[in-house]
Amino acid sequence: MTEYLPIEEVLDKKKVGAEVSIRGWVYRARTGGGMLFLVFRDSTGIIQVAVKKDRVSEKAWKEAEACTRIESSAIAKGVVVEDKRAPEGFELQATDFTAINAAEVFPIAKDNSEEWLLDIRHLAIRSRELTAVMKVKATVLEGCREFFKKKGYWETTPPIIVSGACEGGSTLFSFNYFGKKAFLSQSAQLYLEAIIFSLEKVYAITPSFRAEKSRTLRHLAEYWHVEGEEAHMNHEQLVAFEEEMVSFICHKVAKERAKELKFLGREPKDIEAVKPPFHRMRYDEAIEALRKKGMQVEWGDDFGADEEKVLTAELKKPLFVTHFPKHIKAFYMKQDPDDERLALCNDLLAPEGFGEIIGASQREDNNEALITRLRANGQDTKAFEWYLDLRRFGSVPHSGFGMGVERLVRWICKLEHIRDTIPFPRVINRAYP
Ligand code: NSS
Repeated sequence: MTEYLPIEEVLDKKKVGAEVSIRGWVYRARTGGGMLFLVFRDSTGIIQVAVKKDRVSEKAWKEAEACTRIESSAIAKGVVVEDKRAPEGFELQATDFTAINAAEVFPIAKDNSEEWLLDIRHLAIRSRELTAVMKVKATVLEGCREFFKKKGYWETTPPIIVSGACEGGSTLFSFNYFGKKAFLSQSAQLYLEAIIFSLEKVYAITPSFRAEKSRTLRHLAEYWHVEGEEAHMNHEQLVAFEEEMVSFICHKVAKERAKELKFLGREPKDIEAVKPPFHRMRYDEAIEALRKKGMQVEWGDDFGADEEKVLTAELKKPLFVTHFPKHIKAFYMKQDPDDERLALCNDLLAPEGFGEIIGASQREDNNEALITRLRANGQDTKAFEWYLDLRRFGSVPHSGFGMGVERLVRWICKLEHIRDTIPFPRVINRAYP
């Protein structure tokens, strides 16, 4: 049986002179003077395959000629030579060539509009950029799981179909569930809070849904949410956990995905430099800092992308903003015992202007306070009866957080738009392909 080498392994001085077989897709093609230059792409890299008419069989030449349309799939066998002119410095001089599928005219060329590229996203995800980002994302997810394991957390599987709004009604997707109204989960948090009473330290990696009614660079209607919840954890311990987790993930990615980061224009050492302690500021101080920079903000305003950009533009490490006014935050956040206007919460903002990647808090464990807050938000307390039970049977102080995987990947990969952190982005008015 033929052994096919990943292209990445062929791009190696030690392989020079060896005859190897590769399989992949034609990434670029050029013809001239009895020669075909077909750049092959596989999941690991690209290499130029040079097919010379008088060096291969007639059948092999015909098959190679049939594959000069990009995205044709094929198998090439050949001898590895070093060639400075070839895209990665090596070339495969073909001794045999087999077409797998001679492609039709590929609909992606230079200068395609963004909308068109989204319409044919199923083909656009083959790009080297998106391939690199998807690899970084896989490593981020692996890093999350490793970190939780190290901390003694159990992975669990909360529901996606839910009956109440964790994060308020304005971004809730509802649907008909056997004749009753149900929602797509905005966050697993409330269920994780229930599960800590069996497992104590839990996490989940699930899709979360937000009916975001505008187009922005950092909102998706469907995103991946990494959420952790721990019994007996207070706000200070929570901050330390987040800091350590984000640093752990950054170091892993810098080490294991350096090639992809560089390809995307991110220096791995920028990410390597992310270590505790992160910057820290209370909401009050953030308001002052923003005013000093000329922003018009009042105490009680929530921060959006613009404010977060100003706060983090010059930073190299993430910034915690803590102790927000409780009335602009979700109902479940614990009131600060030192100042009843505030919540024991934090947003973690990525540096360089990227902004929020985590929302976190100690949880309110007093049922009266919870009910008052739910009512103040105009939320239906009936849908939360089960949640209120958690405070009736052995309630303990506890804390947790939610991290947007795509937000994190956007920052790590230094991407303009969040949609490039997910293979099939769901944004306003788009659920195709
Ligand atoms: O609304 S959050 O700030 N907080 C929660 O959902 C908590 N219930 C999580 C928890 O404590 N278990 O969302 C958390 C994070 C936020 O910091 C972003 O990084 C991300 O989820 N997020 C999003 N990412 C992409 N697109 C959208 N629309 C989005 N909304 C939030």
